[in-house]
Amino acid sequence: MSGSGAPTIEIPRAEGVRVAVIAAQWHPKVTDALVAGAERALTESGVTDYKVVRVPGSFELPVAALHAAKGGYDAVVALGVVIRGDTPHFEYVCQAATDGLMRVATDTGVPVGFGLLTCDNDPQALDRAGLPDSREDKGYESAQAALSTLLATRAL
Ligand code: DLZ
Repeated sequence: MSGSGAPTIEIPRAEGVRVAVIAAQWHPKVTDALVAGAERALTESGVTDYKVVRVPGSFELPVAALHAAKGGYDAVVALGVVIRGDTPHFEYVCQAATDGLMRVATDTGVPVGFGLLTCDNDPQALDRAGLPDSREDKGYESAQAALSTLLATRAL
């Protein structure tokens, strides 16, 4: 289920689209579930040409996303989980990843689905991971957002 303000998005039809799914390796239980959710959304939309690539951490998501965006992919889905710790590191990684991914999208025109969870603790992340007990599925949602944005840009 989505958050209270989230719209209900119809499943976009996106046959023939090429998608890169880039996922960080930290917090693997959650990131693996995010990848599974993204793959489910792509499959439901008819996307068969997609590739999943793992990067070390969320800080590395933008450079891989840029590579994909410049390398012929029509859309990118970026997935990661950052959990707040005792140092300001959390803010730096979240800010760098968020700014970097937005810059990739706006500089290249290639839609980037934002599936980066920035959480205070593990339960918050698990609740958004698309696992059986989760209330939200941010992997699914971010893949759907990337495809919907791609179709919107093509309609302009
Ligand atoms: C170093 C670090 C820490 C402390 N926490 C996380 C995290 O919660 N989630 C995540 O995706 N990555 C984390 N990293 C790794 C950084 O993103 C990055 O991979 C390293 O600083 C190496 O550049």
